Amino acid sequence: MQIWNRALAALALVAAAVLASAVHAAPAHPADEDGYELWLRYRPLPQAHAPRWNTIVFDGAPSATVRAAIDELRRGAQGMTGKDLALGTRVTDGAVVLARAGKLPAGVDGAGLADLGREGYLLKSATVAGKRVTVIAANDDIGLLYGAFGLLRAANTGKPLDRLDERSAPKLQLRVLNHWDNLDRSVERGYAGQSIWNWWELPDVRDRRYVDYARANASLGINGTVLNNVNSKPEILTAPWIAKAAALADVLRPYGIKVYLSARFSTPLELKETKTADPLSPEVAAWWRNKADEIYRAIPDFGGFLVKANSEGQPGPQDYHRTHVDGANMLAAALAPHNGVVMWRAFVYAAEKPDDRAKQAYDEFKPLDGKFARNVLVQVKNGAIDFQPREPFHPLFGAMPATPLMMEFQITKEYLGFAMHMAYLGPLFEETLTSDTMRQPGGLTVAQVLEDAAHGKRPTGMAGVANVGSSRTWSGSHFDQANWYAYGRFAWDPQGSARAFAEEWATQTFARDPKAVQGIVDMMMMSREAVVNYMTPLGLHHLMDTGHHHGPGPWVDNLGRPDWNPTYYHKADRQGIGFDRTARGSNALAQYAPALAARWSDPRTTPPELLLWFHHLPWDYAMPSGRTLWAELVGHYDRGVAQAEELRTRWERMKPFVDARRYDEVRERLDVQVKEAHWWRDASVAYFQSVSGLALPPGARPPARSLDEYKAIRFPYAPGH
Ligand code: GCW
Repeated sequence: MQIWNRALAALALVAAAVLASAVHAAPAHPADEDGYELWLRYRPLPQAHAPRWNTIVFDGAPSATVRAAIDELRRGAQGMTGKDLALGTRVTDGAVVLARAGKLPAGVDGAGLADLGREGYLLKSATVAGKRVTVIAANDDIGLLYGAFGLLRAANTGKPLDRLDERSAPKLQLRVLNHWDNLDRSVERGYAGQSIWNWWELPDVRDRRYVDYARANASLGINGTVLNNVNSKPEILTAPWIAKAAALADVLRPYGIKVYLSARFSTPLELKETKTADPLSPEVAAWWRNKADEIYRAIPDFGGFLVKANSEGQPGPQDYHRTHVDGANMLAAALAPHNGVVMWRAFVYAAEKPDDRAKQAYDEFKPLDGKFARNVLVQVKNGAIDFQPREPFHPLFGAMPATPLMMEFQITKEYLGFAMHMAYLGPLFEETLTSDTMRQPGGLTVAQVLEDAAHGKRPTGMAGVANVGSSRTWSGSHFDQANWYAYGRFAWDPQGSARAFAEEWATQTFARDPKAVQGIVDMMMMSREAVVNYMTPLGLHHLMDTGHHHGPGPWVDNLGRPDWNPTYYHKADRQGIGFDRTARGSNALAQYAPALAARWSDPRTTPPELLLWFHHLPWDYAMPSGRTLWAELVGHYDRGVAQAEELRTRWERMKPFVDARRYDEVRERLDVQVKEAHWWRDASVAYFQSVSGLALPPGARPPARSLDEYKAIRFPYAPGH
């Protein structure tokens, strides 16, 4: 019996192996995948799902953009079916027809195409002259390229290819990456190696990698990139650097990607070409007009300027007692003749103001609603502090109906464990975008606020602070690629789903086996909450150590400005913990719609995950769970650690599905994450215990080391700083 069972088990194993190798016709687990291919990883499909494409048909002389579409289709087909697609003009069975509006093959229904704009596309299975074909239709070449990527994604994720009927168009116009890349190739808050831009070798040497960067972005619909850090230098606007930017623009152009630059407000003054940088000085305005003309001569489709002004020591119009409107509109006037835009950041806070830092952007910008020129967008971070693991949505969303607001997310994980911790940001993006601002009867989500600017025919957009560098994985780790992916997909459709994007990504990037996809996606979906739990649970924020923001520093209270100190944000003392933002405290709550402010002004109707963001509460405050706040806080830290361990256990179950190298590389990082989750938990519990003077809740493990030991840890060479 025993033997028979074993034989059966062996047989089952063999059968499983045969099945597996049939599904993955390629070597099941090539050991040396390094992640460079990203999600554009076209592995052989099982016969039943493989596309039956055999030619690509395009009528006319293909532009560089159409050639990019054709190249990608050929690359994808080669990878997924082993077949090289010939290029033809005759429609045959299995043809992929690329067609612009007005050139649709007879019999193909192009209804609705006109509504899809320049960038939208249709994918359709159709019969043309008795031949079964796949049609990609669009109004412009860039739509054809996006359609080609859409078709490849459909194939790569196992969609039935003989019944295609998909229409897609972006809901936002400007879908932009913000590189915080410096001219010396270091990257502020970059954890993926040096800047991808090899400034020194540009413009003469154009790294082939720029093309792969363009493909990856175009596959998501990202159509703009700000090349340099918002903490900008004057040199970027001098002739040699404009030439470098122009070389990049040439490479990116066929992929529908425009180049933008971060402009330092005091540039003309610092270059000693004007006597002031006052935006109302005619000399200054003329300088910027000439500068814009010069840039557009080199880059005819230049996107425009991104500006960080009067924030964290950056120069700006307020240095001359002028307003953000004065500054933004002066630049906007210089760009307007060329159809360029100004993306003016609302991330401002000033040392002189003792008030709650969370209130400052709203206080400065809300009164300016309706005053910005038509080609200005105000770019607002998702939350009012600074890219924390969790923040409530920024109160400016919904509060400036006469101004296009552009979302700024941070893809690079400055405050969520750099590229070391797994934290899939899809749920964070989704949480912000689906938040109801309650600024309209019936509701008005942040996503709708972003999309609505279109009503006034003003530009709409979303920006993501890039996590791309010259690392072979692009993003510093395999799973951080998913954050780039999800950002791009949400920029295309702010009402999309984090889980659906994770499924697409995991299928294309790791494995198609549904068990693998399910397992990987479940990990991704829990990962950000794990980080929240072991770093900043219950609405706590900004507890990271000084400068580099790596690891815990809740005790830090000695920095140059009060609002740089973690103690400013948690306000823990013998009695309690949390930032009182109700009317009794800073009243930041009053910046939200009255109905929402009312709901959040009572701790009992505030979502527990935002509790200490808005309330200062006694340690023995009774939580809905029946536990005290103190016990609940320690419980969250413990849960975070358990979740980090759970991520590692779940990854171990993925081993059979993933190639050896990427399996190991992810596993290594998860070991770090577990270790650092313990560190975060222990250091935080040790500190808050020292403040509260309370005994640990029953059963809670005492911290591994003393508080002083945690306080003594230093990282003088942490990356990105
Ligand atoms: O998150 C903070 C970062 C700074 C950054 C700043 C900003 C580019 O710590 O490194 O500067 O925000 O968004 O301007």
